[in-house]
Amino acid sequence: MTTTASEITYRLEQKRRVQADFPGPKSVALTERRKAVVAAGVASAVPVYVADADGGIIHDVDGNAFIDLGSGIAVTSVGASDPAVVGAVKEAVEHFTHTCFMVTPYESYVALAEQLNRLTPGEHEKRTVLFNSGAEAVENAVKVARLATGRDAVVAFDHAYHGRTNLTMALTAKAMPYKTNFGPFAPEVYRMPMSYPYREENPEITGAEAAKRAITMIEKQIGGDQVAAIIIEPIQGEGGFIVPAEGFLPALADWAKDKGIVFIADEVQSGFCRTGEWFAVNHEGVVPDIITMAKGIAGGMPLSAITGRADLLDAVHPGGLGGTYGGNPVACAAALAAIGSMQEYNLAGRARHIEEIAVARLRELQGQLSGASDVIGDIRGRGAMLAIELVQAGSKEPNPELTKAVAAACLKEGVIILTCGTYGNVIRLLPPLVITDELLNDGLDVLASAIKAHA
Ligand code: PLZ
Repeated sequence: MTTTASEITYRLEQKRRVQADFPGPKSVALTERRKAVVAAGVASAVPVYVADADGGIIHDVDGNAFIDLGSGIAVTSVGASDPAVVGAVKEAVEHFTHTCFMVTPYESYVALAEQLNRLTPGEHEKRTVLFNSGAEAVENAVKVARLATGRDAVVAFDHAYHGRTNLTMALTAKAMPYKTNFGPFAPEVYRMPMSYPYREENPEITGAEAAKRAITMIEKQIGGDQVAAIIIEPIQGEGGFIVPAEGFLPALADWAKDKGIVFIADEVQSGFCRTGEWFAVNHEGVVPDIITMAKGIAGGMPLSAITGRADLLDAVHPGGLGGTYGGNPVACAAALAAIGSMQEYNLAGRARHIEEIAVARLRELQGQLSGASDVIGDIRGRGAMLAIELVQAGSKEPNPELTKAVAAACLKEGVIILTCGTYGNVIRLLPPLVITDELLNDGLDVLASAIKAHA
């Protein structure tokens, strides 16, 4: 069943509108002010400043209206000002902004833990801890796994992204811009080959065989009984929206179980209806020991979580987990409301609907490009987490220049498109799940024209 976006009401007109002088004078002035005070290390993909956002539209300070195909990197799945989230935040903030759950606890934290224990895969007894960012959730999942197993080694994969803190940088596979000159990095992190169907040397390799390849390396290089945790994004995000071959995740998870290794699914980007299921692991029936969540969880408020097997989480001594702001009451209220909207509007179904529309359009485009303009190497993803990998025509050579040019051309036309990928050659589509079909199609028209013009 698919909810039509017409059941959702919007505050802002869902229509693209860009003026010729782009970026406008107010954004240009803000960029100047910013240069004098904000560290150069923080870069923004888009040179305009936001005034308002709702549904699939972002307004800038100069009166331009952009189609949002990025959701602030997969965060605003329910929109950037979902009435339920806004109402819940207002209600919560009028009572208390903070007390610290470790000092004087409150109900919304407990209610959210109940929800997450219910929504995450598996019928087993679970426990939840709340934090602020995706990286913090990953750090804590690894802490728990090490304590519970008494082992040190952590296995991560090629093309992985897990954050910008010291341990999560170590887990992340890409040097520039995330790691270069920021070391030394946390020890006892081992990197294994990922299943990346488009770029396998042997295109026939199955998911189970790719898992075996990684498992053999783990056994040779580390020893299964030394490994505390295997952490993996079920669909890799920053690395290029890489969907492993079918069977890869189940084979890894089964082997981990056999060896007493904690299997951590990092669903920070892929979780909360984004891929057409509550979690990406659901597509293959994989039940992780611990799952990390953030981004889409709270409708834009900063909140993250780990949910996992009760025996693992409860192995930690009282006081061993926490943080001043973890599970902030305003963020918890937002998360409960965002989850409510996902259920009310069947946003998992909407994500599948978005996939149907977008994949058909992208395949059509791929069919129209031939010879020297045949630049779409791969179309992949699930739900509203979709990507195209751009290559040099006639080869699989990554084409990051074209990728940049296409994203820039879309922006000029009023469509915000993010790129990603180890080779910087992947266009990713992450629209808010509440985007209207009209807006989505308009955005895809612009994308298709940009690719045709630049290919
Ligand atoms: N795990 C799978 O995708 C965040 C980061 C963008 P934080 N991805 C977007 C950037 O350049 O910083 C992410 C993720 C996965 C962990 C994280 C980290 O989440 O909330 O950014 O810490």
